[in-house]
Amino acid sequence: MVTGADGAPEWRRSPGGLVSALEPVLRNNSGGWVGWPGQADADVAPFVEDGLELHPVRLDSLDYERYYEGFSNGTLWPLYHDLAVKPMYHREWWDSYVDVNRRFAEATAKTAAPGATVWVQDYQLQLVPRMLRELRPDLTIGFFLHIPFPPVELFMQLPWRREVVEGMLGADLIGFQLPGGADNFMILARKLLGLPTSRGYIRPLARHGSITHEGRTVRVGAFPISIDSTRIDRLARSRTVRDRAAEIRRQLGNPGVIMLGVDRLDYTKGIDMRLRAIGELLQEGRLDPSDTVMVQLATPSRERVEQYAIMRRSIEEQVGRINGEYGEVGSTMVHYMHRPVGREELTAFFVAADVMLVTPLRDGMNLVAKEYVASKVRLDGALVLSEFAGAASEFKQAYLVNPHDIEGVKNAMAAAVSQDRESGRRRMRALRRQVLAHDVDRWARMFLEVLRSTSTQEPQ
Ligand code: ADQ
Repeated sequence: MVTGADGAPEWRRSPGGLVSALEPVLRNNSGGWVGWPGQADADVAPFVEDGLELHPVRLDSLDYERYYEGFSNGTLWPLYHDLAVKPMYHREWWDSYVDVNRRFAEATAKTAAPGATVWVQDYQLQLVPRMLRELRPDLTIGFFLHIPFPPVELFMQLPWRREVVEGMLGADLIGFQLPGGADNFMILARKLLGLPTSRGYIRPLARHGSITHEGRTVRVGAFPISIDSTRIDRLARSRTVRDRAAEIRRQLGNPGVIMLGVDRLDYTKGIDMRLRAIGELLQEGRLDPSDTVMVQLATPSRERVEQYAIMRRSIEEQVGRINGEYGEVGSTMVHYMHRPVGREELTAFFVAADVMLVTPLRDGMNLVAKEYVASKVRLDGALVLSEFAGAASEFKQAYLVNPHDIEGVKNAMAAAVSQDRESGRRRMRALRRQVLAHDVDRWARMFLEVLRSTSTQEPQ
């Protein structure tokens, strides 16, 4: 929720991957959404927006600080992203996490119809499945984690590790992006709680695992998320987007190569390292500053969390340095926009970009990589993609890189810039086949089908 020009509250779609993925699913299943409206201290009554039933849960400023910025984004986020920065463990943050999770469980218990299916989303709500099951044993409960689930050795740092695992085990089905996360969770259930589990590795969509917990069977699986590929493909073909893409190229001075980065401004996304690689390529004369332009679109994110502020400063410094050294009057090397961009405009950038740089240090999936591919209806362009993004397991034909290996990243960028047309088209055709066949609707259908088939409804 934001305040409009006339001072009245207005609703805006939040820019993260979760919303992009779930909105079409909810619409197609006539579901309701229990969620936080995005503004602290706001009292909002349930309402219907554009056909979607929304049930707001209130967070006050202290919840925002301790539950959202604190435990969710200062503890769990870095812990689950391989300690990209040091996670902080504060008891008052944990207390607030428990408290807010309870509020979500209560709001859902009040809203859900008898015997309904509830799908709990992501790391901010890991305690909800168990709390909700206690309140409403008639519900079928699914849980999906959008971010990576870390190896046991890392997870064991968490002082409240037992509570978190037990919280998730309240679900009938626990879904992860990749088999690796699902396997990590199975090992944890055995090691930490001594629970009986199935053996053998989990395979995406195909082979699930099971854990026996308090007399119930909890299924565990890998369900790689995707995008509304057809919609983006159609948008990319539209005249408005094609015209805008051509205009963007003109506005950038008709360079030979447009490189593009699109991210939430987050330290896991590897924006700084991609800028460093560009800086070095320019310095070594492997990129021509008069013929190359980089555009970095960065949505503001978690701005009051200290690590985010530090990273933002460092990125802006790097952009300034590169532009200072290689820019000319009237031609900037790196165009950096720290603000969200509308869907059409974003697609036009994807259509215009010759090389897309997706270089996270760790990422559950990364929808941007998929959106880029879905936008390349003419089979042009090249995707440089980190091995540590979930998307890499489906996108073998991308220029895969280890983002910790700067020389490797530079070589992949140079190869992507100079790829020959035919091999580029071959790669892009294969990537597109994958993303068009595996869209977000299929992801949701697969998850919900398994959830339905494993439902453990108990008689009341
Ligand atoms: P995120 O970490 O938010 O998602 P991602 O999957 O890339 O990352 O999704 C970002 C979304 O925001 C995309 O739809 C993108 O187009 C949009 N976006 C980014 N920058 C933007 C900008 N400047 N303007 C407008 N829109 C912008 C989390 C996990 C991911 C996982 C998703 C979905 O961290 O790993 O893929 O959830 O499960």
